[in-house]
Amino acid sequence: MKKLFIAVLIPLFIYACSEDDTYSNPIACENNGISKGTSCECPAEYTGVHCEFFKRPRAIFIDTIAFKGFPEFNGSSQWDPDGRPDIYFYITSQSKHILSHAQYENDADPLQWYVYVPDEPLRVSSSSDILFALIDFDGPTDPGEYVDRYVSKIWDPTVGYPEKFDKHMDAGTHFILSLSYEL
Ligand SMILES: [Ca+2]
Repeated sequence: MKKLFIAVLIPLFIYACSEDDTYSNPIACENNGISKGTSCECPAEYTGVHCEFFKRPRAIFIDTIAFKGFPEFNGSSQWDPDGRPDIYFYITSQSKHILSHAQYENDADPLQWYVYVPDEPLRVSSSSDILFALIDFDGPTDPGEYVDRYVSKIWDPTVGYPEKFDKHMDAGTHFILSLSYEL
Protein backbone atom coordinates (compact mmCIF):
# COMPACT_ATOMS: atom_id res chain seq x y z
CA MET A 1 0.00 0.00 0.00
CA LYS A 2 2.74 2.43 0.96
CA LYS A 3 4.84 1.46 -2.06
CA LEU A 4 1.91 2.15 -4.32
CA PHE A 5 1.44 5.54 -2.72
CA ILE A 6 5.11 6.47 -3.26
CA ALA A 7 4.99 5.18 -6.82
CA VAL A 8 2.05 7.46 -7.55
CA LEU A 9 3.46 10.41 -5.66
CA ILE A 10 6.90 10.56 -7.31
CA PRO A 11 5.68 11.02 -10.92
CA LEU A 12 3.26 13.70 -9.72
CA PHE A 13 6.05 15.46 -7.90
CA ILE A 14 8.41 15.38 -10.88
CA TYR A 15 5.64 16.61 -13.13
CA ALA A 16 4.82 19.45 -10.74
CA CYS A 17 8.47 20.50 -10.49
CA SER A 18 8.97 20.54 -14.22
CA GLU A 19 5.81 22.62 -14.62
CA ASP A 20 6.98 25.47 -12.46
CA ASP A 21 10.19 25.34 -10.45
CA THR A 22 9.43 28.53 -8.55
CA TYR A 23 6.66 26.81 -6.55
CA SER A 24 7.75 24.74 -3.57
CA ASN A 25 5.25 21.92 -3.37
CA PRO A 26 3.47 21.62 -0.03
CA ILE A 27 3.84 18.16 1.44
CA ALA A 28 0.86 15.82 1.03
CA CYS A 29 -0.67 14.83 4.38
CA GLU A 30 -2.98 11.90 4.97
CA ASN A 31 -5.60 11.27 7.66
CA ASN A 32 -6.53 14.93 8.14
CA GLY A 33 -2.94 15.95 8.74
CA ILE A 34 -2.28 19.64 8.09
CA SER A 35 0.45 20.57 5.67
CA LYS A 36 2.96 23.00 7.15
CA GLY A 37 5.10 23.46 4.07
CA THR A 38 7.68 20.68 4.28
CA SER A 39 6.14 18.79 7.19
CA CYS A 40 2.74 17.57 8.32
CA GLU A 41 1.01 18.34 11.60
CA CYS A 42 -0.67 15.04 12.40
CA PRO A 43 -3.77 14.31 14.50
CA ALA A 44 -2.96 12.56 17.80
CA GLU A 45 -3.66 9.08 16.40
CA TYR A 46 -1.24 9.35 13.49
CA THR A 47 2.45 9.68 12.87
CA GLY A 48 4.92 9.50 9.97
CA VAL A 49 6.09 12.10 7.46
CA HIS A 50 2.68 12.08 5.79
CA CYS A 51 0.68 11.06 8.92
CA GLU A 52 0.35 7.72 7.16
CA PHE A 53 0.87 5.45 10.21
CA PHE A 54 -1.19 4.84 13.33
CA LYS A 55 0.74 6.01 16.38
CA ARG A 56 1.55 3.22 18.81
CA PRO A 57 -0.52 3.77 21.98
CA ARG A 58 1.38 4.20 25.24
CA ALA A 59 -0.96 1.70 26.83
CA ILE A 60 -3.99 -0.39 26.05
CA PHE A 61 -6.70 -1.03 28.62
CA ILE A 62 -8.96 -4.06 28.79
CA ASP A 63 -12.30 -2.84 30.12
CA THR A 64 -14.35 -6.04 29.86
CA ILE A 65 -13.76 -9.70 29.04
CA ALA A 66 -16.38 -12.03 27.61
CA PHE A 67 -15.92 -15.68 26.67
CA LYS A 68 -17.94 -18.64 25.49
CA GLY A 69 -17.49 -22.01 23.84
CA PHE A 70 -14.57 -23.58 25.68
CA PRO A 71 -13.93 -27.31 25.08
CA GLU A 72 -16.56 -29.37 26.84
CA PHE A 73 -14.17 -32.23 27.55
CA ASN A 74 -10.53 -32.58 28.52
CA GLY A 75 -9.63 -34.91 25.66
CA SER A 76 -11.84 -37.93 26.25
CA SER A 77 -12.33 -37.17 29.96
CA GLN A 78 -14.43 -34.77 31.93
CA TRP A 79 -12.64 -31.74 33.33
CA ASP A 80 -13.67 -32.62 36.86
CA PRO A 81 -14.85 -35.86 38.47
CA ASP A 82 -18.22 -34.17 38.89
CA GLY A 83 -18.34 -32.90 35.29
CA ARG A 84 -17.84 -29.37 34.10
CA PRO A 85 -14.77 -27.20 34.74
CA ASP A 86 -14.61 -24.37 37.27
CA ILE A 87 -13.26 -21.66 35.07
CA TYR A 88 -11.41 -18.40 35.41
CA PHE A 89 -9.85 -16.09 32.84
CA TYR A 90 -6.12 -15.57 33.09
CA ILE A 91 -3.86 -13.00 31.40
CA THR A 92 -0.11 -12.76 31.68
CA SER A 93 2.57 -10.87 29.79
CA GLN A 94 6.34 -10.82 30.19
CA SER A 95 6.05 -13.12 33.24
CA LYS A 96 3.73 -10.59 34.89
CA HIS A 97 0.20 -11.41 35.96
CA ILE A 98 -2.24 -8.99 34.36
CA LEU A 99 -5.30 -10.90 35.57
CA SER A 100 -5.52 -13.92 37.78
CA HIS A 101 -9.20 -14.03 38.46
CA ALA A 102 -9.75 -14.51 42.19
CA GLN A 103 -13.25 -15.83 41.51
CA TYR A 104 -14.12 -18.68 39.23
CA GLU A 105 -17.26 -19.86 37.49
CA ASN A 106 -18.38 -23.05 39.18
CA ASP A 107 -19.32 -25.88 36.76
CA ALA A 108 -19.13 -23.52 33.79
CA ASP A 109 -21.37 -24.11 30.79
CA PRO A 110 -19.63 -23.89 27.39
CA LEU A 111 -22.86 -22.65 25.76
CA GLN A 112 -23.11 -19.61 28.03
CA TRP A 113 -21.37 -16.26 27.65
CA TYR A 114 -19.43 -15.26 30.76
CA VAL A 115 -18.61 -11.59 31.20
CA TYR A 116 -16.04 -10.22 33.58
CA VAL A 117 -15.59 -6.52 34.35
CA PRO A 118 -12.38 -5.82 36.27
CA ASP A 119 -12.55 -3.28 39.11
CA GLU A 120 -9.95 -1.23 37.26
CA PRO A 121 -9.27 -1.49 33.52
CA LEU A 122 -6.34 -3.85 32.94
CA ARG A 123 -3.31 -2.09 31.50
CA VAL A 124 -1.42 -4.12 28.88
CA SER A 125 1.52 -3.46 26.62
CA SER A 126 0.99 -2.63 22.95
CA SER A 127 4.23 -4.33 21.92
CA SER A 128 4.56 -7.58 23.92
CA ASP A 129 3.06 -11.01 23.45
CA ILE A 130 0.19 -11.63 25.83
CA LEU A 131 -1.10 -15.01 27.01
CA PHE A 132 -4.87 -15.22 27.33
CA ALA A 133 -6.08 -18.41 28.97
CA LEU A 134 -8.96 -20.17 30.62
CA ILE A 135 -7.98 -22.27 33.61
CA ASP A 136 -9.94 -24.95 35.41
CA PHE A 137 -9.72 -24.19 39.11
CA ASP A 138 -8.97 -27.33 41.10
CA GLY A 139 -8.45 -25.90 44.57
CA PRO A 140 -6.28 -23.16 46.11
CA THR A 141 -3.12 -25.26 46.22
CA ASP A 142 -3.56 -26.80 42.78
CA PRO A 143 -2.26 -24.90 39.72
CA GLY A 144 -5.31 -26.09 37.77
CA GLU A 145 -5.34 -26.97 34.10
CA TYR A 146 -5.39 -24.97 30.91
CA VAL A 147 -8.82 -25.35 29.34
CA ASP A 148 -7.78 -23.17 26.43
CA ARG A 149 -5.13 -20.60 25.57
CA TYR A 150 -4.09 -18.05 23.00
CA VAL A 151 -0.88 -16.03 22.63
CA SER A 152 -0.84 -12.84 20.62
CA LYS A 153 0.13 -9.23 20.58
CA ILE A 154 -2.96 -7.15 21.19
CA TRP A 155 -2.08 -4.14 19.01
CA ASP A 156 -2.02 -4.34 15.24
CA PRO A 157 -0.41 -1.20 13.76
CA THR A 158 -2.27 -1.75 10.48
CA VAL A 159 -5.67 -1.65 12.22
CA GLY A 160 -5.29 1.17 14.75
CA TYR A 161 -7.69 1.42 17.66
CA PRO A 162 -10.55 -1.06 17.42
CA GLU A 163 -12.96 -1.16 20.37
CA LYS A 164 -13.04 -4.96 20.36
CA PHE A 165 -10.39 -7.67 20.33
CA ASP A 166 -12.48 -10.56 19.04
CA LYS A 167 -10.58 -13.87 18.76
CA HIS A 168 -10.77 -17.61 19.12
CA MET A 169 -8.31 -19.46 21.34
CA ASP A 170 -6.35 -22.48 20.12
CA ALA A 171 -9.11 -24.96 21.03
CA GLY A 172 -11.95 -22.72 19.87
CA THR A 173 -13.01 -20.62 22.86
CA HIS A 174 -14.50 -17.38 21.57
CA PHE A 175 -13.39 -14.37 23.58
CA ILE A 176 -14.03 -10.66 23.17
CA LEU A 177 -12.15 -7.91 24.98
CA SER A 178 -13.44 -4.32 25.09
CA LEU A 179 -10.50 -1.99 24.71
CA SER A 180 -9.55 1.62 25.29
CA TYR A 181 -6.27 3.36 24.55
CA GLU A 182 -3.86 5.84 26.02
CA LEU A 183 -2.08 7.68 23.22
CA1 LIG B 1 -12.12 -27.93 38.61
